Amino acid sequence: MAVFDLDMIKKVYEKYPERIAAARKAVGKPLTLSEKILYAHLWDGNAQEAFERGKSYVDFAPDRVAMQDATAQMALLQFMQAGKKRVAVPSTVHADHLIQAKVGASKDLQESLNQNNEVFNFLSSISNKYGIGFWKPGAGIIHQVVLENYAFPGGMMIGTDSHTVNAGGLGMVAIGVGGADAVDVMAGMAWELKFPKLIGVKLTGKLNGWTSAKDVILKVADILTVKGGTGAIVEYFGEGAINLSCTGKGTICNMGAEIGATTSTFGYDESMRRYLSATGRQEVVEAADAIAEHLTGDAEVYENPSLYFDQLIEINLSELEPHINGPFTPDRGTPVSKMKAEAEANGWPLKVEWGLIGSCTNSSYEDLARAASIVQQAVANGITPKAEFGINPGSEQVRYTAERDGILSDFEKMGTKIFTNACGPCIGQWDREGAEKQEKNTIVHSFNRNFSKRADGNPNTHAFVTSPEMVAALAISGNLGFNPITDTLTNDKGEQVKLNPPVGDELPKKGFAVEDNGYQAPAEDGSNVVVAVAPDSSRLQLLENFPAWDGKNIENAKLLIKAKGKCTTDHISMAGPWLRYRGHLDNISNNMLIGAENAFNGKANEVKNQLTGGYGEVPAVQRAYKAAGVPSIVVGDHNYGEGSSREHAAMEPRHLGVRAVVVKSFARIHETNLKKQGMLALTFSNDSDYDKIQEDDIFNFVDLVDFAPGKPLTMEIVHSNGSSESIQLNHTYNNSQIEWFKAGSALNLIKQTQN
Ligand code: MIC
Ligand code: SF4
Repeated sequence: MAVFDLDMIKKVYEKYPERIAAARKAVGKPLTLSEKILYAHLWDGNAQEAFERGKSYVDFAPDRVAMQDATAQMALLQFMQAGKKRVAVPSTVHADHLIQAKVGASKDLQESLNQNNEVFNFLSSISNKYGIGFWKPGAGIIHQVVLENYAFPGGMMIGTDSHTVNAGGLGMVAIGVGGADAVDVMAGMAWELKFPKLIGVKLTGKLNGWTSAKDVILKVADILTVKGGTGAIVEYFGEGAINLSCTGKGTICNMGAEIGATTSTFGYDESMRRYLSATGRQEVVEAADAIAEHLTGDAEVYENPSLYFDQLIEINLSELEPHINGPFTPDRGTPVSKMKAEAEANGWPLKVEWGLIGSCTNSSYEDLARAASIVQQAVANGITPKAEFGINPGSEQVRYTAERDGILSDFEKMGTKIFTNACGPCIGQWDREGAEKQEKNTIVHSFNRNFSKRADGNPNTHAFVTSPEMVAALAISGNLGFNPITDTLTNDKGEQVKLNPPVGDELPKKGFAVEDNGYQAPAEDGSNVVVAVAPDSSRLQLLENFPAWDGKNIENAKLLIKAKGKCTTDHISMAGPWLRYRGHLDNISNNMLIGAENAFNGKANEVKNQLTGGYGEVPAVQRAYKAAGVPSIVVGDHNYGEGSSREHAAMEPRHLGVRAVVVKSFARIHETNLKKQGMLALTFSNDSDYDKIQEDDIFNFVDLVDFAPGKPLTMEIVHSNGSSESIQLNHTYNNSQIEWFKAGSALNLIKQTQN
């Protein structure tokens, strides 16, 4: 098969030497890899000035766009309105999130085709029309497919999924965004990003024994926490980085989303050459080799990193211990040797019920091969696994090759369910038997996220994130406290067996193979392709414009909810069963904030209706405010909107009439999504002002008419006893973002300029 978009890649590389020379001049000191890629992709061409990290808003020209089915629907519904004939940069859609895991691939896939036919047809025809490559259901998970086919060293891409960052494993700057951002780039416009700060991670030594690439990011997550990477690119370097496989690098970059990082990346090296060549892209290797010096950070930077990065972390891979992170948050790291004590102290169930391997994070050939080597030992030694096993291969290419090489049959001997090449349980698309009983239980998986209810909808499932090989060992032992480095297992003869550390080929010895990779190329000329959306559909709904700002201050707003503690996009717009409404804004709005904890009663989905004094479900109460023409606000804690890129979390409150979201701090993608949809995204200038907000307060935004960059807004809080106080709210809107607010949304503005 020909390499996708080779001409585009060559063009990017042609510009590199000149762009880097200009960047060097502007910055005036040696450059990190991240800076090289960013400066090589400036919308305005060669750099004229050095940008201020964490401050300057900069326009970029990404090379490509990727979208997955659950977010592509909304992205493309918006793109349809932008009035373009064809996408301006190479773009792809991947059908992966909507496929449920239940009994195994063949039945599950057919079931999903039956259920989601309308949406898949919509995505396939709209892709066909606008020149977008479509990867059909079963082709694989977006990020694995992108790594195998599209990612290239030194490239820049955006994708409507927070784990787009996975492509950093092939030396890209790949960034997760909301659909409205994707629309900008597909419509041929500049894409704006605040110039990121840079965190350097120096890796020394070499992984050995039971440690894997996953442990590097589990450790980093433990150090930086879920918000430690906010607004920053994490750049990995050092001899330890070179010792990692390319897909291992992908794993590390992938989970950078869990620390809030804008993205993560690695310099071009031998592992990338091997991977590109094994995946049929020798021509990319040749093109990259010609400018190899520009595809990694300058030697001075890596020799003296503290002079060039805003923050520096060092990890010695030789000393790293396997980690298990969780439950309920991916940054709670516990080294495997301490897990037993930690679980006992916290009352986490020690019995492991399920081991799940896969997701975009860990579903490469190497991951499956290493996990299989553990399973083989169990089979050979007569050890019966105590937990159930499920696998989601990352792509049809990985699955086909793993099957050919006998890797999957090792798992099948142990009764493993091989689910579709898709997200499956990772996104709550898991029909887990008995989950509705809500029993307290433990599962271990190689995914990246383990927020409450995420995999099976059961709030009492304690999900732990670890490497695929550790998942295999823990599931076989059935015991969360099992440490394969020191402990033994009892086989069917009553003997004690110690597992050997995992081994597995980084790349298949016989090369990758696949019969049908599931790709559908778009029509050369799509102008006659009709994209049908049935007016009575419950799954798809054409978008209507959000109203423009009326130019007035907001007065007499009510509090919809004051959310307490962790409020991720899963809390704001839950996935799982709700994924079916991702293309229907009004229907999906019925899940708005139903997972958030109401600070006043500690309950989810029960808030006071200020019009009646009674309590109701969040979406219903908000619909009542909307019907009565009463404005409302949402109040939240730190890192509000952490997690997914789904813009539904911003569009739902906008659609239902919430005017402002006021929090202690935002996660990057969510903040941008709110701005793009014409919402006010504001932060308390004093965190403690959060405590001033009472359930039946009334809010007045007294100086919104003077909304300007860098100028805080004032919110007057009128308490029910008649007293009032004013607090300052900060914001990060620049001039053009204020225009989005005024127009009602960024899309409204695009439409205005079309006419
Ligand atoms: C996720 O991992 O949470 C998802 C599902 O892939 C999301 C995208 C979505 O909500 O559709 C993400 O990470 O952006
Ligand atoms: Fe899919 Fe999970 Fe990866 Fe999100 S994190 S893209 S749901 S596999």
